[in-house]
Amino acid sequence: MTQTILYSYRRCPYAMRARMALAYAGIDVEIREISLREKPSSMLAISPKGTVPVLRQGTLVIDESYLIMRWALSQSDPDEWLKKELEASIDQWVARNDGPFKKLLDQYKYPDRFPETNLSDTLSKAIELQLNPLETQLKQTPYIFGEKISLADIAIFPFIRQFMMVDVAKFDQLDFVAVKRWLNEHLESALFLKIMTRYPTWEDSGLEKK
Ligand SMILES: N[C@@H](CCC(=O)N[C@@H](CS)C(=O)NCC(=O)O)C(=O)O
Repeated sequence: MTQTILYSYRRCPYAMRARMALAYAGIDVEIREISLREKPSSMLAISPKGTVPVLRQGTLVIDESYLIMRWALSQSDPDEWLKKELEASIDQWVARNDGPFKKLLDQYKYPDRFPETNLSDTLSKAIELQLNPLETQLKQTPYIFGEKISLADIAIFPFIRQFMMVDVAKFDQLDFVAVKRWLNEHLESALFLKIMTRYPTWEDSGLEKK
């Protein structure tokens, strides 16, 4: 069988969610931890936009993390992370995360790059947009769509982790009991710990450079 390769970056939330879905689906993947400063030419050759994660399996290339997750689940989805009837609602949560929430997260994380924005405004907007709806939902059910984990939980929590890590002391002060419980559960899960394994940085060999 053709080897599945994932160009990845350990701390990237997009790469985390792709690695989680692949591990959950039991897909044997060769993880290639890249340097974002010196991206391997073998990766840029198949995905010139230069973002991680990038999945390659023979001639198949997928260079969007959510699509990698969807592909992994199409191979195997033992606990039904993607129930057909929830698909549209899951897509909505992910779109809000990957679009406007990620934008605010970048502004919150790198305020110097966005001199026109005000930090406390950014924080309020991020809370209003994603943290509040998440808290409302997670107060009612353990996961976003009820009693069981879904693709939405896994696609989103690495970004809430990133939000928390910008300023842990500030996050601790926020009154999001349910979000914190949910986040901690994911951070302590065997799946997450497994995909946070450290790898040496991948370097193309002469063969790969061809
Ligand atoms: N929409 C892409 C976004 C991926 C992305 O932006 N990844 C970041 C790392 S977290 C990246 O590779 N940035 C390129 C760089 O830093 O040069 C996806 O979902 O896969």
